[in-house]
Amino acid sequence: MDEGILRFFRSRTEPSAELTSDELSHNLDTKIVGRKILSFALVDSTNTAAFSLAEKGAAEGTAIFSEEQKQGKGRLGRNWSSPRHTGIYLSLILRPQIPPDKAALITLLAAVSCAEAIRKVTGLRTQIKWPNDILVNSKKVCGILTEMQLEGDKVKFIVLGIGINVNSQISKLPDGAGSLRQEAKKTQVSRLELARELLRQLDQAYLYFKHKGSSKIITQWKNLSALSGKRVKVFLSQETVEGQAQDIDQQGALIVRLDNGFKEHIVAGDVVRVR
Ligand code: BT5
Repeated sequence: MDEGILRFFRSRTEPSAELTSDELSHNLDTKIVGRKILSFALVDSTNTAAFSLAEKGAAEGTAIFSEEQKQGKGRLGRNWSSPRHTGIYLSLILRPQIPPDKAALITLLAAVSCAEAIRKVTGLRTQIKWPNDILVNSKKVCGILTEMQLEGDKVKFIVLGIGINVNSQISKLPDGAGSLRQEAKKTQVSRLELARELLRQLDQAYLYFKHKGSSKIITQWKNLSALSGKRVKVFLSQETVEGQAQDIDQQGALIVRLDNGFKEHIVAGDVVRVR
């Protein structure tokens, strides 16, 4: 058959290799998240793109996807490897009416939504490593970067960035990273199906959070935590603390019981399991 006709035929019967805003939003039926979806071939960072759109007044729930990022961002100026066509790189604009010290709850909410979407679509067992990693078989398959703009003492908007290694080749990712395709032992995992499920999970969790608060999210988060009861070392900006990870508090801070019996509530840091 002629290649042009074949291409036309394929475009009618198969989802495209790229995540398009039409396919992402078709019958999505969410209330807030993904009501508007933009998809790009290449950006520096979807978080940077979302931030400037939010500054110009983009609506709550606007979702920005890209097939590739030139300068995908991690926390604290770190890099997020974002190879083309194989991952999900998403940033979401949210405008919750919360004080800045509650913003960590948005990261928890996102972590639970990512873990749940990955589990539903791939059947893999997911765990959350505080604050922002989703692990499968102890490998990092997803990272979350929450950034915000303040207005006085209130949050003006939040940009919630999510990166997931879906069909990524491990050789293109840093040590400790995993990809869903490899962990699920499949030739492909549908990025479209996963991205749509993720938007739905985020929508449900965010609506619940807005109307009923954070208690359900915290309970779900604790059930998925890879750290509960484990001995951990936490790297803070100036110091390192070691102890037993016990819980998270109502603000989303990690509670670590130090060897001298004191409990520290840690708002931001990097955690490694010691044993
Ligand atoms: C994160 O930071 O895990 C947050 C990653 C957020 C990425 C998304 S993609 C869409 C949106 N737009 C952006 O520009 N960013 C967000 P952090 O906890 O600091 O972890 C960063 C560290 O993870 C790096 O220093 C590497 O060691 C490792 N890493 C980098 N790329 C990775 C990948 N693709 N998979 C697993 N680990 C990775």
